[in-house]
Amino acid sequence: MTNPFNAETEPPTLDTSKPVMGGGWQVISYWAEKTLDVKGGMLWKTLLHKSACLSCAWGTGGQKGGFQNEDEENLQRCAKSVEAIASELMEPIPQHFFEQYSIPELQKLNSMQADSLGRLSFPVIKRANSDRYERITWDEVYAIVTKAFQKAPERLGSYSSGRSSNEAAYLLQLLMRSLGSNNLADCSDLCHSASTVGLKRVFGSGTSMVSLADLKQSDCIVLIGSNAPANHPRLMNELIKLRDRGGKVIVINPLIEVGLVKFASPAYPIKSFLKGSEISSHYIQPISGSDTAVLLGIQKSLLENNWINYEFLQQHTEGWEAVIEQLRSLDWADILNTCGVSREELEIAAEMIGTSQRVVFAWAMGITQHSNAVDNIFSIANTALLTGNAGKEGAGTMPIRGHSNVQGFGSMGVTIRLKEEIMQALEQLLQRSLSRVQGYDTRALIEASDRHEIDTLLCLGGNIYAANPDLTQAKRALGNIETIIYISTKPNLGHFYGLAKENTLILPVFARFENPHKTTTESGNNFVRLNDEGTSHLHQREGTDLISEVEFLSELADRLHGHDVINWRSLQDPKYIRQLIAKTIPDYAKIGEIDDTNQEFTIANRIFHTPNFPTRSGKAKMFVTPLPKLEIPTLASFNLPEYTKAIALILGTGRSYSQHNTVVYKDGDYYRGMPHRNCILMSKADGDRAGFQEHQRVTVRGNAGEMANVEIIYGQIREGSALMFYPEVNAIFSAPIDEHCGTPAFKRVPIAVYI
Ligand SMILES: Nc1nc2c(c(=O)[nH]1)N[C@H]1C(S)=C(S)[C@@H](COP(=O)(O)OP(=O)(O)OC[C@H]3O[C@@H](n4cnc5c(=O)[nH]c(N)nc54)[C@H](O)[C@@H]3O)O[C@H]1N2
Ligand SMILES: Nc1nc2c(c(=O)[nH]1)N[C@H]1C(S)=C(S)[C@@H](COP(=O)(O)OP(=O)(O)OC[C@H]3O[C@@H](n4cnc5c(=O)[nH]c(N)nc54)[C@H](O)[C@@H]3O)O[C@H]1N2
Ligand code: SF4
Ligand SMILES: [Mo]
Repeated sequence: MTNPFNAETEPPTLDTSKPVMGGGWQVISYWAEKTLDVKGGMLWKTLLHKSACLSCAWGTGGQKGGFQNEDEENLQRCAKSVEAIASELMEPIPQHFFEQYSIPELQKLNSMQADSLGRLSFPVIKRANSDRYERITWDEVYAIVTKAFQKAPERLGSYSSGRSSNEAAYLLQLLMRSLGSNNLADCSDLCHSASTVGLKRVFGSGTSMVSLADLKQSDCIVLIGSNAPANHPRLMNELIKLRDRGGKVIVINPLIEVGLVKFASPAYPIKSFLKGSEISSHYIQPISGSDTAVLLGIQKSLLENNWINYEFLQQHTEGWEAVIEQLRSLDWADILNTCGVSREELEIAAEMIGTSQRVVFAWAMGITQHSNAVDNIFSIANTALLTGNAGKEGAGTMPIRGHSNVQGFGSMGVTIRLKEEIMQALEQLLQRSLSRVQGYDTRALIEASDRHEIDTLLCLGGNIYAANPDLTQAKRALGNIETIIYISTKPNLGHFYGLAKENTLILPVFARFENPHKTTTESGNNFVRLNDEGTSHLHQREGTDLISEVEFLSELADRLHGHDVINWRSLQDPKYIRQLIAKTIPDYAKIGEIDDTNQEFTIANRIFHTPNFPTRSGKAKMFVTPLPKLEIPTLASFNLPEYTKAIALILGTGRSYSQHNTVVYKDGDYYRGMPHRNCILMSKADGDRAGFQEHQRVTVRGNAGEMANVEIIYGQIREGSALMFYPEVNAIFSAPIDEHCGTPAFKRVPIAVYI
């Protein structure tokens, strides 16, 4: 084996006909275009507003000013933030629009067109006997919704996406549980629930144990299944700084993302921006879905080279003996065959980890959206524990969370796996016992709806239709529900396809920076942000009639419950919700004082600087992770019509550079050289094998449908793997879930590509 530190592995070579680094002028020109145009003034005002960024969970912004992170470092807003704000600053959709266009006409719009219609600014309803949405009054809204909630509790459901505040999230779950329903589906079910479930079992705590300050002390970061340059751009600054202080970045990803090789950060105008900064020290490109095998290989090499910290294992972990035993007995050939990576590459990674002092393991959807997702989390945790990289400063496990406040939703109890401690605190608050019936997560909710077992669905943000696999099923399932209430800021495809049997309502609400009251949010780094009250450009505009999420939910609760042990209507002022949160949510006590102190804070007992973990024994639990058994798709299983050329591949579905989840902002993905959304990225080797040419148009078939006229783009993706963009691609496949966490295998979809 060559010594990786004498000859650091060459960064992967890039195809110079495509962009050779992430960030750069594309980012700045987008900033300039948006901030200097006629709406630029409004955009700047919003960027400077004291509230957390709307976009990802890195959590920039907040009380210290719109441009600061929690360490008070400046220039921390990225182009994604601008993208998200610009979208909310659009003009309102006029009333005559809904009168003019029928549902079939609205269904002709794609995601980008739907979003660009403008802001929703008055409540509308689509009734069973009508083919279009029409405006209604709030009084009628409350009458319909109140009636819709008078159903058996197990037939009520909610779905939420982490865009709203902690206060709205807390109210949502309190309302649902007080009605007797635990059906609190959430976008995290499709996202990081494997991380929450896995980390809780290992460490007794389901969130990141690494603070931003810790990240700044680490000397090695292992970044697995994350496209941070696009989805968490400010994390790139930390990687640049880590490389500058001599640290290592190990990337594990079947696709070479240019921004993970080299990134030009506008935060460092001179140093990084012009030339770009090197990011990855070592780039491992495994077979999609084989991450547990990669990690087992790294662990085996750690064992063989004596980089295991036995003292740490003995003192601070349980179950380590079985893990070591598994590593001893595993055959190298099986590991290498499963992941398709050479032993030398795994040994290089092991040496980097084994000889570093403070290693952070960070991951995103490439790890969690698999049918063995929780095993993936266990194997990441095992790698950290074997080397003593948990429970000390500058080291540990760090899920990179998705939506800006998705983690806050979990903390507030919007989950089907509520901690018993919170359940009891809520019972005390409501002075009665609450249902312990297992609730539906997102996939289970769709399945239950498909079985006609849901009558009423309240969606606090998000796009439950387009975020799910198998859009035919999603549409059918939602169509079985009597009443669906979408609380939204912008129109999306869900509003046009996810139609209820009787009444579908879209209720317009203020965005985070527009709320007439303060709210809070929680970043992926466990930092609670205070968002100032604000104003909306839509406020008091002729014909507009928006409210806040908190106002709607507390008014609904008041109408449903009247004045019981809780004065629901008083919760219109979120100050009182914060008091309830402080009383019932563990380690959130400081939120009770935030209105007086304005002090943002790190949530207690989440960041571990000593290896005492909140498990029963105080030790971390290690679980043996089996090598994944990856089925390789064959053309025979697709029942293809006549074709001339074809190949079966594994598809990873995910985000383009210019979209936020199901909302597309711009066509194409410059960084991956994909000119529009109807593209499939595959390796040239696979293209050659099938007899395709780059730019040729093909049909892509999954197990639930197919997409025609898809353009082939060659990229540096692992042979056998391909990439396409959601939500469009969700039309063509249904996906198995990981039974432990309910997350669909969005990153390992068998497809046939043919002409
Ligand atoms: N601009 C922007 N920011 C966002 C979002 C957005 O849509 N747009 N969405 C937010 C949300 S909700 C989330 S959850 C996050 C998502 O952030 P990410 O997880 O970064 O996004 P994805 O596009 O799902 O894909 C992640 C990466 O996984 C890799 N991958 C695919 N399969 C595998 C595999 O089997 N193994 C490994 N190791 N890697 C694999 C892909 O090549 C890709 O680079 O971003 C958040 N931030
Ligand atoms: N194939 C495939 N499917 C996936 C994924 C994948 O990688 N591949 N990723 C999954 C993941 S990680 C996630 S998180 C889900 C995302 O799924 P969702 O969270 O359900 O979807 P979004 O597209 O983020 O929701 C966008 C809508 O939220 C509303 N919204 C925005 N801001 C606010 C606000 O402040 N308040 C309210 N009330 N509404 C607001 C707007 O109406 C907007 O149209 O998709 C999942 N689906
Ligand atoms: S990194 Fe995330 S939170 Fe920070 S400015 Fe960019 S999108 Fe917003
Ligand atoms: Mo997500």
